[in-house]
Amino acid sequence: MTAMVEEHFEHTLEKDQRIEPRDWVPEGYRKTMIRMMAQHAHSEIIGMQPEGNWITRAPSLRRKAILLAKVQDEAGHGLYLYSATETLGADRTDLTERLIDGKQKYSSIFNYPTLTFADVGVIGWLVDGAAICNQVPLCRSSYGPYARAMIRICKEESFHQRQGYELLMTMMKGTQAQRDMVQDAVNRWWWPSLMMFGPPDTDSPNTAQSMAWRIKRHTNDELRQRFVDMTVPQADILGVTLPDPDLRWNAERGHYDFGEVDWAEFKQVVSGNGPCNAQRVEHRRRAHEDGAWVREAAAAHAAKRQGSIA
Ligand code: FAQ
Repeated sequence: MTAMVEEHFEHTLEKDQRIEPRDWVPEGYRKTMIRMMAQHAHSEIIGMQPEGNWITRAPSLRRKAILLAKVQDEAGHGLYLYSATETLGADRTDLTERLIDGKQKYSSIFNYPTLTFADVGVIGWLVDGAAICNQVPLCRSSYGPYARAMIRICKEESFHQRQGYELLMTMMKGTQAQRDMVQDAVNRWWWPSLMMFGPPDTDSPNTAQSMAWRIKRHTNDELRQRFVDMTVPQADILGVTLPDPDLRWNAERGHYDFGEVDWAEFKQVVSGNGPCNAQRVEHRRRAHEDGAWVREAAAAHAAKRQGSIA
C-alpha cells in the first residue's frame, strides 16, 4: 500500500501533473508546502500595512479608490492562501498565532517604511513586479491548490504592478519635487526588492528539495536575475536611476550584471530586526485581538444556523 502511494506521488511529479489534497505526500512535502503557503499568506496580510498607511492620505479620490482596491485584493490573496494551507491539514487560527508570536516568517520587504506617496507607486512597480516574477512560475507548482491560487493572484498582481508604474509615470511628468520623490523611493526600495527572492542559491537550504518536488520551478538567483533584466529597461523609460553602480549589460551572458545584495541586512530583517518588524507584528496582533468579537459572533451564528437546520 505504502509503495503504491509513494509511486503515485513520484509518477505525478514525473508527469508534471498536480498533487491534490486527497493524495498521499511525504511528510517533508506537506511541511514545506504549509511553510511556503503560510509565509506567502502572512506576507499578503502584513503587506497590507505599508500601503494601507496611505489610504487616508491619497492625493485624489481616484488614487484612493485604486489603493483601496489593491489593499483589498491583498487581503483576498491572504485568505485564499490560508484556505489552501487548510487543504493540507493546517489550521488558520494556529498559523495566525504563529505569525504574531514571531514563529513564522513573512516577506522581508514589508518591514520597510512608506515615507511618501511615491512609495505606493514604487511598491506597485518593484514589489509587485518582483512578486509576479517569482509567482508566475509557481502557477506550475506541483501542489494543485497553490498552483491554481497563483493563477488568479498573478492576474491581480499584474494590475497592481501597472497601477504602480502608471502612478510613477504621472509623478515623473510632474514637478521636480515629485521626480525627486520618485527617485528617493526607488533608492530605498531597489535593494530590498532584490532580497524578496530569498538568499543566494549557495545559501538557500530549501531550494534543492523544493526543485526536486517541483514546488519551486526556478532557483532564487535565476528569478532575481530575471527581475533585474525585466526592470532595467522599465527604469530607463521611467527616467529613474537604479542605485547600483555595478549595474551594466553583459553581452556575453545576455543579462545585466548587478552588485552584491547586502545579505547581512537581509538576515537582520528576516530575524526580526528590520526598521518596522516590531510595528508590523504589533499592528497585526492588535487587529487580531480587536477582531475576536467578530469571530465569536460568526461562530455563534454558524452554530445557531446548524441547530436550526438539524
Ligand atoms: N523574506 O531556502 P530558502 C507579495 C526564508 S508576496 C523572509 O531560499 P525557499 C505580494 C525562507 O522562507 C511576497 N523570509 O527558502 C504583495 C526560509 O525560511 P525557513 C511573498 C525569507 O522557501 C505585493 C529561509 O529564509 N511571496 O509580495 C525570504 O526555498 C505588494 C531560507 O530560504 C512568497 O511567499 C524573504 N524575502 O525560498 C503583497 C512567494 N526569502 O526555512 C502586498 C512564495 C527567504 O527558515 C504588497 N515563496 N526567506 O522557514 C517563495 O517563492 C519562496 O518561499 C522564497 C524563499 C523564494 C520566498
